[in-house]
Amino acid sequence: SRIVRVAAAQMGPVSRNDAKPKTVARMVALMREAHSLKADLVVFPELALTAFFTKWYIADEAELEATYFETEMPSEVTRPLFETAAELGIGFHLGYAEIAHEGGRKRRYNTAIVVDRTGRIVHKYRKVHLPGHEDYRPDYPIQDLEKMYFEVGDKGFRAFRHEGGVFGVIICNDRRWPESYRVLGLQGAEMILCGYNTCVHNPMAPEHDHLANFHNHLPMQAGAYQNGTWVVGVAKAGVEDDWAMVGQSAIISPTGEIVAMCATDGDEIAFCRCDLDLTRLSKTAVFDFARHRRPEHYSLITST
Ligand code: ING
Repeated sequence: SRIVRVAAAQMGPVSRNDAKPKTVARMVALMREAHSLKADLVVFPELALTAFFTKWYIADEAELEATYFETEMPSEVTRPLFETAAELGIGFHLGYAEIAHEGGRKRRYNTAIVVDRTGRIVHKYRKVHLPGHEDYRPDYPIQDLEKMYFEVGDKGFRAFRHEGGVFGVIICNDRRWPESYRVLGLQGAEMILCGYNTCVHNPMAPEHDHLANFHNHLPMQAGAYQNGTWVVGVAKAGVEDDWAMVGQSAIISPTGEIVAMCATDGDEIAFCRCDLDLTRLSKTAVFDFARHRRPEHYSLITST
């Protein structure tokens, strides 16, 4: 068995008025609690360092970038996370808003990194599926301006080796799209990490608001089951600057079962000792891609 002891480190609200050092201190406390559980890996949410700012229209680009984005990683304010990780010998996943200067221009991404037990960044992913709308909609009570604030990620879905297994990272809205899991599943992913910030109220489909929790777990359980992989979904949860966000952070087994879940909408760890070898049966029986998949009939998926 290849056991990875995973701590899903859900975070409660981060207000627009919370200074980053205060939020990082909460995360360090969660990392220390995870260490007391002998965790090998701590998974923090999407955009963990700040409020889920895409719900507001922020016209001043300079203010937007200075307040919510990181121009380097580790940065001064996030260094305590890397230092604590190295001190405790624990790895972590962190979601944050990234400014990068690449290809001769400035770019903004909704990014997640995986850092190993020595404090080294071993993987970077940039969110592919950006939900919401690219224009400010004053008639909406809250916005979802990810398409205005971020570019589509340029790294695709690349599996990587970590903790003796094959890992993948997706972010939030990615979890609703089967392709996110399948592209990683085709690379043999055994554990997929996913942070999320999900407002219960979706102005584009308010009729579905009452299904927010159901539509949170449903795709992650399906993605886990259909690709024989663990899925770790971690929320920034609770009522953040007046707007409720889905919690129920969960660790989902390769059979699609929720084997650990947070009971509150605050800072809370859901913990499970995950045996990566449990993925074998799914990948060699029902979901033996080589034996059962028929890509010659799927071309519409990539051609349209
Ligand atoms: N947020 C939401 C998500 O996909 C959303 C957007 C909310 C989509 C409600 C559908 C319904 O979980 C992010 N950050 O992607």
